[in-house]
Amino acid sequence: MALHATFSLPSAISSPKDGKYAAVHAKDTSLAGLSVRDHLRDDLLLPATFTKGFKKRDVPFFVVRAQTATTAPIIKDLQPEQKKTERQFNVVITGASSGLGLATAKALAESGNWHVIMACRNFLKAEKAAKSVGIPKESYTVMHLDLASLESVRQFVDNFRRSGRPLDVLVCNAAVYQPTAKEPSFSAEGFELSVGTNHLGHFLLARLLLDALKQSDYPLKRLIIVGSITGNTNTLAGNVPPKANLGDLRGLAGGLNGVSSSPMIDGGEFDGAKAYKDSKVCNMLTMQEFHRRYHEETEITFASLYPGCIATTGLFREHIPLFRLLFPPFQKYITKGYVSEEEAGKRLAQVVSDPSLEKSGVYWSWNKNSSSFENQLSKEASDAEKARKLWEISEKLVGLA
Ligand code: NDP
Ligand code: PMR
Repeated sequence: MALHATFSLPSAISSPKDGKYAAVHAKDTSLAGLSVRDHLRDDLLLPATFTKGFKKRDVPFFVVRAQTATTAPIIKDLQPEQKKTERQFNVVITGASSGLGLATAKALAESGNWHVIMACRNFLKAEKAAKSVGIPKESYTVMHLDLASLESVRQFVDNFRRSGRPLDVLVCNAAVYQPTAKEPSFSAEGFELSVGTNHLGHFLLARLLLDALKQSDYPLKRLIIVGSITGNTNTLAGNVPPKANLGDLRGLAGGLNGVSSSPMIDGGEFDGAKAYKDSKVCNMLTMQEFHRRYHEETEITFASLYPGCIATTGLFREHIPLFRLLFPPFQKYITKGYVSEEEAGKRLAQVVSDPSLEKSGVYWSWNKNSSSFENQLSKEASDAEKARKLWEISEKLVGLA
């Protein structure tokens, strides 16, 4: 009960905010969104060593070895011989400057097979983060992306196209969580910030990069959108109030602007924790709608996942200090849902690169032995009609329809 009270009650004492959640365009310290290093290295990486002619069923020798689809254990250490690559594959990871995104970037870069494009709103933070975890210089490029600005998303896509890199995998990972906010804040285009960033920014990014993914001849090309257990009301965690609920999407259809419409997707009163959970439902619905619309035609694998409860990440930076103190031991010793950033990074890296996780339209989770399995989404998070409606409203909001 005590824990419940601590975790459920918002507090007037909010933690210092080290993230920039206001809808401000972060200054681009790069050259046209690309680091100077990137320009210097282009000739070393691509496209000279690019290998043409992969076929769908070819599993390249340098990709991590095949495992049984539903019980694949986590790749612990990649063998040195697997580091020999014909070419490095390119993965764009949004929000790779901390937490899950950074740990995934590290796991993939360490394999030697991947060049990671760290798509981040804070260029210097991302550079420092990459260095601090020891990602080799030649294995990453930082590119500026602020998902809270659709203009920035479009700019990122242009910059990426101009870099000439093929796109093999896109990981939509970045997110904001504002559990203690009393009032909504808004993205550059005036959408409530959590849904604006976590869903609408990624929706536009994924739609605009789909052509680049289609063009890749990597046989295991993928589009991954990170989901979560807390958006799934078929779980205990998903039943902790406030529960995710998109309702009939009337707030979203109204533009989520808090003026002529509610800032919440279901049209209700603002609640930061609910807005985050709703955005995760959108992420999981979007992945499935991509699958229905594009998997057959493009052979791209669309996937989502719950990586485990990574209770130590920056996601909780806006929560009250007591929450941040108690949440990790609560998850470690009571729910046993805790997973370290390193382990979670290996899980997401597995969804990126493991040939056995090729099935499209799947929401992956891991059991106690860290073996992956196809998990069931809640009724709402697997509602095909809602996914279609979400898609159609979202494309209007981001200017695609
Ligand atoms: P972190 O806060 O550590 O990482 C979030 C990342 O998103 C940061 O790099 C942050 O950038 C970036 N970001 C935030 N806003 C923007 C923006 N406007 N534009 C670009 N990047 C942005 O949290 P986690 O690593 O925990 O979260 C990663 C993903 O994992 C999220 O999708 C989350 O929903 C999911 N998840 C997390 C769980 C957990 O227990 N932690 C559980 C289940 C899912 P910056 O460094 O500049 O702040
Ligand atoms: Mg939860 C079965 C257990 C379980 C799991 C796996 C999670 C994951 N949580 C569980 C249970 C509970 N949580 C219970 C019983 C409570 C009441 C005490 C509880 C509370 C709680 C709070 C207040 N949990 C939280 C919060 C948050 O603020 C986190 C959140 O909802 O962020 C959106 C959170 C989380 N619990 C999780 C996970 C993974 C989160 C974090 C983030 C996320 O889903 O992305």
